[in-house]
Amino acid sequence: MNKNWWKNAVVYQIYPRSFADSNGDGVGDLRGITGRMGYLKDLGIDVIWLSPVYQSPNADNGYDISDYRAIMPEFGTMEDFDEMLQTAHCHGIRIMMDMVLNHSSDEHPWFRESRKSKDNPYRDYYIWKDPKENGDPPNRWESSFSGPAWTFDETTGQYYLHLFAEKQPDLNWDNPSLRQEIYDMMKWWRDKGVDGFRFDVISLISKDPAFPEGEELGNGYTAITCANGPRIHEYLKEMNAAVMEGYPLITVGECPMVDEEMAKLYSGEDRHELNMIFHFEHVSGSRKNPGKYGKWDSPPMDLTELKQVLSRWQYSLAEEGWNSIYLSNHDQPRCVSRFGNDSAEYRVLSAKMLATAMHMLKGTPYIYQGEELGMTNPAFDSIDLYQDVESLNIYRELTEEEGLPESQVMDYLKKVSRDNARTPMQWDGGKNAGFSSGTPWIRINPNYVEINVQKEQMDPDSVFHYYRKLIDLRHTYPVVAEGKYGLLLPDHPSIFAYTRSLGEERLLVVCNFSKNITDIPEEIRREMSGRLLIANYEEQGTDWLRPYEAAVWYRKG
Ligand code: TEU
Ligand code: CA
Repeated sequence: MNKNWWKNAVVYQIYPRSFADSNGDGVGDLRGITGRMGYLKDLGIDVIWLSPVYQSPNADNGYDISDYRAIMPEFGTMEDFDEMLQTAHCHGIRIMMDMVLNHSSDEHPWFRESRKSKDNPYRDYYIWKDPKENGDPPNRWESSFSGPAWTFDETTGQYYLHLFAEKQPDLNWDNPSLRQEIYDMMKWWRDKGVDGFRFDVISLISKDPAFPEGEELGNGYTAITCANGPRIHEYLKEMNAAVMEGYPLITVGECPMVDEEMAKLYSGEDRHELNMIFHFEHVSGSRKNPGKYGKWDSPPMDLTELKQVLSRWQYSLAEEGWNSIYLSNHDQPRCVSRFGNDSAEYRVLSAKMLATAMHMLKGTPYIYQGEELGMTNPAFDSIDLYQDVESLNIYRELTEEEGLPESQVMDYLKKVSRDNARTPMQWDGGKNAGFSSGTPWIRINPNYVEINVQKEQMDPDSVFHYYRKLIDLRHTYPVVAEGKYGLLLPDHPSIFAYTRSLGEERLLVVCNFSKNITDIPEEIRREMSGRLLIANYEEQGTDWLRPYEAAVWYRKG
């Protein structure tokens, strides 16, 4: 097998809780995934990124693990997992496990032991610090889920660090015994036959031993200052040597606060760390005028800014490192609502346009469950319908501590909460969208009658079939996976156009990100020739682009 097989692959992310429920308890599960493997084969994807299915109290829906070698009972048994793995392999699909290694659950036996006493053998599996003289936390670091990143533990009179929820204590990677246990656990999953790992917030695992004060952001917030810490690459090289080296595994690191130069260090082929990383630059809202409350009130990037960010990453990792390509995942709002137009008139067109813009880029594309249908944000207007710890904590912080009007905070949640992506997969127009015979754990988007797998599989012009074609293009034309990227019209406010070239093969990708009819500049018009590989309108003109029009032209020679 080609050790770089993942450079031609397309990955599909499953958030198990919301994918398919096989036993009617309203929660998605492993047997539900197994039952839908044929659908994924039909879509044409190569790898499933499986969000955590391990034992967890679900403080953060599985990103708080209490047993790394057991399956959460709501999701099924280890036998169910083995059957899902085998079924995937029989369909030619690989499984990439989600490894949450920056922190565990506070219900993990390691933490239960660690908090017992200062001299417990597991004490240093986690990060404990004395209070300041006045009893305050060791520094001003904030949790991503609101509030301080430190919680005081009465039993031993020290604080423990949690960059996320209180129930997600950070693991101490400076402890070689902890690292060895992690590597042993990863080898256990590797030897079960899984095909890769997605590493949760892996850029945060090495903390500066000085635990410096957070950088004051001027709005009472402090940025997490422990990304890309002093020993991060040492740890990743050690992990690679211990677990991945010599195995054809696909690995991707989720890397908050990583820029493209750092990305080369994480994903350079000669670095022996990871295959690729997820950065956050294009999904963090506009840098030109960021909001006071980060993603919640930062305006979206305009197209010029978005093109600049995407292009910088394409150019920087052209020869060194490798890009992951995504607009959606379980932490991001639905891309057609955020970057496209989810109105009845333009949802399908803009979903196809966004998919074209992203899937013709150089890198490994990631499709989040339901994105291939053009699923939209549900725009829930009551806080009672939100379940994500990040949403509930920010709602309380902004309404109670910051005193913002509830209606303003609800607008923030409707736009960028993680719940937007977590409504159940819409399989058909029947009861509960075919997701469950019971009451789903979270409200289903009411538009499931219009937007669902059954309807779209029968409609050759659906978003679903458009994604199938894009995936097939990547599998068919080497220029898609390997071609050199070149941005055109960098300053055009509504057209994203770029070329890909490989030897004599050449692609021209043209996308209108607006609902306005847009003249085509001469430098593009004259290039719109050759074979039309894919487009979201029937016939093609070359004088102007229609609302959200996308087209890919192929030429050879
Ligand atoms: O996400 C890390 C992370 O930074 C996001 O939660 C971020 O806050 C969000 O994308 C909004 O900007 C990872 C997992 O993907 C997420 O689901 C977990 O909640 C988190 O780590 C803790 O494990
Ligand atoms: Ca279930």
